[in-house]
Amino acid sequence: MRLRLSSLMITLAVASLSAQAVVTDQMIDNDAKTPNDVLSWGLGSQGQRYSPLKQINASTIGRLTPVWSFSFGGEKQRGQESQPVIHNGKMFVTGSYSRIFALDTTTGKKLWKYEHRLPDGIMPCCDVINRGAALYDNLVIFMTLDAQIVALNQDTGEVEWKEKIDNYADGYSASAAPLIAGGLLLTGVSGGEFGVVGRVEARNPKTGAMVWSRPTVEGHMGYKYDKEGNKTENGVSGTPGKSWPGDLWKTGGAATWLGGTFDAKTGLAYFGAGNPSPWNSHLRKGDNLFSCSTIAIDIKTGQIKWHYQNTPNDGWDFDGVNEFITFDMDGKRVGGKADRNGFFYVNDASTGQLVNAFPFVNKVTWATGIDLKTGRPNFVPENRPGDPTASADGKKGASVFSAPSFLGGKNQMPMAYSPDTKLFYVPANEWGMEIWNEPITYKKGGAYLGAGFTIKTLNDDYIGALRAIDPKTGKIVWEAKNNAPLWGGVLTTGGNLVFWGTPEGYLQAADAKTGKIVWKFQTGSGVVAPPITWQDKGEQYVAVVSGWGGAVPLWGGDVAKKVNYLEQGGSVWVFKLMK
Ligand SMILES: [Ca+2]
Ligand SMILES: [Ca+2]
Repeated sequence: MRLRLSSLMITLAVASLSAQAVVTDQMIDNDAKTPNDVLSWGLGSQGQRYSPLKQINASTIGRLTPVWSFSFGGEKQRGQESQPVIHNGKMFVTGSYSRIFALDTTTGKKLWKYEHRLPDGIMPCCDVINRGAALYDNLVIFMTLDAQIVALNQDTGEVEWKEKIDNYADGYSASAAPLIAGGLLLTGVSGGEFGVVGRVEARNPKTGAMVWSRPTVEGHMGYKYDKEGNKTENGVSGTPGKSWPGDLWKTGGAATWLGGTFDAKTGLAYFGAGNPSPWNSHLRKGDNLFSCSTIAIDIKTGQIKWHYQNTPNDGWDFDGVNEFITFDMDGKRVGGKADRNGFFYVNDASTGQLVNAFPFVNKVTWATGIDLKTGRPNFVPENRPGDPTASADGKKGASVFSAPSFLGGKNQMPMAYSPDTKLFYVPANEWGMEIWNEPITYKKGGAYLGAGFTIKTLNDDYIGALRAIDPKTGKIVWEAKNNAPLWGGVLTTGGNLVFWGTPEGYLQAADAKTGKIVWKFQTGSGVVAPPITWQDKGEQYVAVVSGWGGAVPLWGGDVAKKVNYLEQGGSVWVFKLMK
């Protein structure tokens, strides 16, 4: 009897252990409300990047101290834009060059690493970065620079399945964190500078098998797949020939390179689409859907429920990829998006109808505003880069000075929303560019821009500004200026704090209501990644990845020169309160 009881207890203990070890759909749905783990990019699929934890707050943060740091090692440094995920005592963190590490959350001890074998000739536009992994069942899933998805066993790091998204030699790559919603693995593609065709794909996260695909360029056919992998047509995206001239839709770009968010209340996944290809807008008269848009997809059907185009007929590389974060405003479910084009948008989350739009940077040259009735921008035609065919030799169109620069009022670094303060915390940048158009023809696997540019500073003392923004009034409640451009993401907490990193190497925290900086720590290299927080055995932890790089040093023109003193790195830092 005694023996039977103890074996029963062992069985129960094993059962509860394995129940804890496996990530379920319900756990992912509840991620934002369960501070003991971080299962998704965005601390919940809505992407609010808000944690209710408040052990670390303005009065205790003086005791916030490093617990451990882990180096990604090797000579493979470059930009580290990754957000770690936390589950079952393990941290899963991706690094540059398609690497992923599993670490013990309390000690930092390495449990395993996986280095994806990258072929020569990969074509990432904007550094060899990765933004993070997704967790499902016993798997940790991430995407690679040669456009593959890899699912590894969380305990061993063994490859459980691997699927190719598309041909890297044609310009496809992948660097976003996958999104899990409704039992589906939802991913996008990178490659908008190479004339790829943007799309969102849904797969079975346990096997990698395709469920549906939805192109984000108008005119392309969507598909759904049965259990045997046979595909059937699932309707064309939009209306063929409506917003693109000639055959340009075939290489139309609109890459979904930052991934998406999901709201269980609407059943919709929100993916942003990047620039239309090529950059030279005179070659493609029309709106060029669904480039530079927020696209809401019904995950059950793989159909576009609504779209809202932030920059019709984009001529400035204002990729509309930025995260659409749903929240409640005036009793309505809406979503906020700080677009690369310098405007902040609030749209109805169910219908896409524009609710509010206002600039969140000081200088915007391409439009005077957004018409709330029509939802369309009021363009300034003379500030569109000119048509090369109108020039004397046909080789270079009129150059214009444009703000924001194509690196954006905001770029890949995700903002945060606090349901406590009802404010968005937006990592913004003030900069401009000289931009001109050139003739271009499509060549598979070649850069497909038809434009030249130089990034310029606008102010001597700062480029970056962390801004607390009221989505209802458009008012900037406070800002914290930063000398270098901000390129990391933001975290906000129930402890009335906002955390963000700087290229100068600091992870810092401010009072969420006033913007007063209450803590900072030098991580040893530039921070271009979003911080996270979680709780373990009653203690609140904060973590951030450090490692300068990304698009700014590669494409930043005068700004790249200004910040060329910054050193590369590759590490993750973890903090908690010293007793
Ligand atoms: Ca959680
Ligand atoms: Ca782009």
